[in-house]
Amino acid sequence: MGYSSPGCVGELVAEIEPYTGDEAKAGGPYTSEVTGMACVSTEGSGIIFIGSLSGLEPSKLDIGGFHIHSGGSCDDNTSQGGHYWSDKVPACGVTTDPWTAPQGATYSTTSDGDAAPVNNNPGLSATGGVTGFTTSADESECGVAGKTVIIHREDGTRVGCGILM
Ligand SMILES: [Cu+2]
Repeated sequence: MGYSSPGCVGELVAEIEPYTGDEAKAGGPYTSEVTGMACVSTEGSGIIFIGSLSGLEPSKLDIGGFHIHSGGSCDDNTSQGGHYWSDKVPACGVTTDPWTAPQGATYSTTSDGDAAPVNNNPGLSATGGVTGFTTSADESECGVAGKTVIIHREDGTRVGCGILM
């Protein structure tokens, strides 16, 4: 295992592709040209989550979001799942949803619509001393391999998806 490219180095990588199936928000469905990569590496008791993205809304500051979700397929909103943490997987021991703006699960874009988010927030580790996220494919270890990575527009619409492998 192992992967590296400029701006995105990790034990797991998800190739992000446009997702246009989210009609949940007013004004949708949106045209999406979101592409790029998301990478995960082990860091202490938890993970570091890094992206290298393009095709986003230009010139945005700290919008949400850049998340790992609980599903294993990009087909539709249901199979993509919701935020992945102890809410669904008690083994994580991650007791606060880390995929929120206050927890740093946001990104900022250049005037060209590029972004390079880095999330190494302590919220990606266990706060109760259990395990925190790991790079395994085993949910009993709170593993993120095989899980979806979702890119949201500023209004929350899902516009990019990939699977960590
Ligand atoms: Cu999300």
